[in-house]
Amino acid sequence: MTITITAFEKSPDGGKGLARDTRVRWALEEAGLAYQVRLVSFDAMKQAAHLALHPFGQIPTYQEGDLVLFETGAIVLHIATHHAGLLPADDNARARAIAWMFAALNTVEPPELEREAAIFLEGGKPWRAELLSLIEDRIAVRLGQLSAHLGNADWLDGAFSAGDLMMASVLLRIRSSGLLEKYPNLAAYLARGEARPAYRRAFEAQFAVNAGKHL
Ligand code: GTB
Repeated sequence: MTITITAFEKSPDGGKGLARDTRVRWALEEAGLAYQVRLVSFDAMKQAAHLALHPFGQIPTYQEGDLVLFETGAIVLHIATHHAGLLPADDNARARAIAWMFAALNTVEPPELEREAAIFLEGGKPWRAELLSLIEDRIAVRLGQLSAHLGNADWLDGAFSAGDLMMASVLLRIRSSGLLEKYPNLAAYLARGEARPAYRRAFEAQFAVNAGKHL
């Protein structure tokens, strides 16, 4: 069955791979699945045709036969559940890998999003610097805890899993902040994720669409 995802026609990051279609592309590549990409503009995302696929008018979406999915957590979990390579066979290990997916999305990513909102939406406000500092402290707490858990291990819980895919995707988003630099094991973890051939293919595919198309 053909898999079709949606992605930005023109990603605001100009091809750095930070838009959320990259994590879905990565999961598809890890699973060895061919997929098609339908590019959508910001305007098209808010039109009825796209809203029928994604109630919040965002990318990415995932279509496979009759199935239409939105939310990268749900999409990556669907791919990981139906194909080998992203979740362990053992029930408990599988549950823990899924817990790491949720941890990435619900515990580590939210303060990163708050930081981006403070940077992009609070420009010129007198409280911006103080707000940013408070948010960055909260991010540092999470990074410190994650770093302590990872220790010298390659991945969060045994072999590479969808939990690592999601965590690395979320860490990528704050690499440019410099906040990761205090945690060499997290920086190395991220580099290991990026070095995976499946990630490279995913990155190159989105780069081919977006290179140089900064908004
Ligand atoms: N929780 C949803 C999920 O995980 O799927 C969030 C989806 C989402 O935020 N999608 C964004 C979107 O469609 C694109 S990824 N935004 C358009 C809109 O809401 O109107 C967020 C994103 C965008 C750009 C960059 N960048 O340029 O660096 C990074 C991340």
